[in-house]
Amino acid sequence: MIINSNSVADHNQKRESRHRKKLDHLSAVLTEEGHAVQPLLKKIQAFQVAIPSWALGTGGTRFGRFAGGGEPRRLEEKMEDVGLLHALNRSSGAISLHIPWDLPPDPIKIRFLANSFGLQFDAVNSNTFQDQADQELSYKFGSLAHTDARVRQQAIAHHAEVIRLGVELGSKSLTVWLADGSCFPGQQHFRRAFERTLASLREVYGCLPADWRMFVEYKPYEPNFYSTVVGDWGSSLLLCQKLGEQAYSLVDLGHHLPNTNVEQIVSRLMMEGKLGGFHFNDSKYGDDDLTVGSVRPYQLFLVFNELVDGLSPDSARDEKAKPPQLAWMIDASHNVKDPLEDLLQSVEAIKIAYAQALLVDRKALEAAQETNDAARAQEILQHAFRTDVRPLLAETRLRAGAALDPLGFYREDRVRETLIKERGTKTVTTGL
Ligand code: AFD
Ligand code: MN
Ligand code: MN
Repeated sequence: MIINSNSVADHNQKRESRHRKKLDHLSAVLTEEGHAVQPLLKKIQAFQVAIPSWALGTGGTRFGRFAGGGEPRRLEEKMEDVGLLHALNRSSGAISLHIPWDLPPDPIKIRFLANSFGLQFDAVNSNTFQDQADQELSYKFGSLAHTDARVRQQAIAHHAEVIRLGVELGSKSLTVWLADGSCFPGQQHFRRAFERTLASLREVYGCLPADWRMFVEYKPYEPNFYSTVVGDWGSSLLLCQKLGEQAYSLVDLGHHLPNTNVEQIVSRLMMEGKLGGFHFNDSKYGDDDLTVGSVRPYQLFLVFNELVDGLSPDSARDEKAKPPQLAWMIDASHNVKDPLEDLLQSVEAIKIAYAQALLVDRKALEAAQETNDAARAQEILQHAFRTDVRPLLAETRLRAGAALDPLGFYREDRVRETLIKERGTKTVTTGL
């Protein structure tokens, strides 16, 4: 289905005067505090978040999956769904594919379709954590780190194929997440597993076109429960430093042990010029893949506080810290919400955190830090965090022809009901 722009205009018209009041008030306050509102709006509007193809269907746990209706049955429908999101918020202009879940039947046609929705192809993702029906050798005991060179070769060849497809689609990066590791002490030799992974990744790296980047994602556990070869940011950074300048670490917010100071990791990786991008999600316990900002919005804000600090030109104190072009993506999918509603909420939460971080008085914060004034530093951060920036986001949507209230529109316009009519109640998405 295609969102009718007249319906969006009606929706906006009904809400516009209320929106104006809120925006006028906020603009006056921000101006008084020394912020230039128009440049802020520009930055917020420019911020685009990629949608992973696997988040468009209901996710599941190992105990079950409770699919809703009208889920996309093939790649074209997944793109249609991202197109819907983008029409509603004008902030989701990219899709990230997972191969082979999203094997494009005809890359030229798919590219054309993406164009018609105003979408770009973000990073392509490889999959060596599952065995496919036509696959010769098993990944049960790993892929790029496997003890058997033939399995490693098979996994390398898969990555080369993913890059080849990505090139055809116009993608510019590859995200590698490996499930390799061990479930029991003694099962795997730590150093040899790491060295094999590095050697395999070097071959994959060799297949990258010159204008591509490789993102190495880390995760501490699951599906392996004792050790993971690329288990933490240290291992990811080490690999990326050894691989070369096209390799970057990718931070998935859910891939940390409880209470890890993720914002400090973000700062360290930026300091080394090795932060490549994000997989946003939220969690209470582990890799829960919950809606971004639903559990710990303050942590999300603190992450963005580091990002904005690191990305600002005056914080680039040396060549290495030059702001990189970061890849922003959601990586969430779970059981209970309509996936499209979840994604609308996630994009909104990310942009709220970003906008709040833009409001932090960095000079005052630096002064507080240099004088060890912890109370003042907290006041500065929380003043920004507690500012209701939603009217700014709404204004950027209004200007871009998107909906003032995307989720409200989605429900009023009965988008899910239409998708169910078009696709049926019992649809199964390819993926996990
Ligand atoms: C994993 C990782 C990785 C992977 C995805 C597969 O976050 O991004 O592609 O889930 O569903 O936990
Ligand atoms: Mn991820
Ligand atoms: Mn994950």
